[in-house]
Amino acid sequence: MTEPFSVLPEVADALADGRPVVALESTIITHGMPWPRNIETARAVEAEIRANDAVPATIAVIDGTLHVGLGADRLDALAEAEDVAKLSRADLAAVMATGGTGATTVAATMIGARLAGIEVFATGGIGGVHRGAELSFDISADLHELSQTAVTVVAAGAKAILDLPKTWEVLETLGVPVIAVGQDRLPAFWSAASPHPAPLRMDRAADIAAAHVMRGAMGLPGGQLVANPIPAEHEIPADDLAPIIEQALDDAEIAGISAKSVTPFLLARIFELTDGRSLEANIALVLNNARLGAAIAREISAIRR
Ligand code: PSU
Repeated sequence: MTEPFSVLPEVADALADGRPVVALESTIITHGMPWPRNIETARAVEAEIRANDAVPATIAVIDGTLHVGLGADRLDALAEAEDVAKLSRADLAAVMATGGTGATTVAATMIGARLAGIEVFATGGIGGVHRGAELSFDISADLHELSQTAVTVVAAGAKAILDLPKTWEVLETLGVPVIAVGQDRLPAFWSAASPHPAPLRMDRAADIAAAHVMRGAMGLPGGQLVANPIPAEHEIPADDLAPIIEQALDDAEIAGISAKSVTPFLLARIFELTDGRSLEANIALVLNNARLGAAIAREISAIRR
């Protein structure tokens, strides 16, 4: 049997020393962005975390092993691979046990981070309640993962292709703290603003770190969602995007797209319909989340020392 779990030495050393580490997912590389921007972004995000005094740990399953931290060769191979599985809580162990390869979603990345002892994870946007979920029941496993796995996830909110009010409602029901950074309203992925008031607002990484540590000290399971707005200069205003999202959703319905394929299909379609602008915004917001993730990880390390 192959080794089920492998932590890159650089990551293991940092964790052993109590130095800050930030986990990164791999589905954004394989299913969220087209090649070669995906690998360029993956490298840039890792560099951004290093520049902010933390160690990056991109997570993926390769030939049955759950890797926490990918060397350059593995990162390149994953970005170029076609038809990589998209793994969540339900299929992670099964694919590992059968020697498979797959990219980890937010849910599966949280599981990998937790196993390694990483407390902070930065990504683009979490999955959530899909529009029409009252009929399809399509709700991302990311939401339940946030309620049971103690990792603080930094995202630009949930992707605006979703039903955002229902997504925030489910997170509240599940007892997940949703913290907007620097503003009173929740961000909406490509757009900094939305009409939804933020349940919590924090403006300092130190406060977010303290809340994370407090939850742990109280024995509360689950993590926190940090909703970090895209920087204003990179945003696509929600009004510009609304008709494009409607168009992409119509196209998905006509094409009969369902389950795990919905999010990748919509992201790719919105990329086409915005002439690539959505991808530039996505890259900018991931880099911004990497910076904040590093700052939160540094603060958690400082508290734990
Ligand atoms: N963030 C991005 N792009 C992405 C994702 C996040 O900027 O593609 C991925 C994450 O892996 C997240 C997944 O878990 O989209 C949500 O998929 P679904 O809606 O099928 O749960």
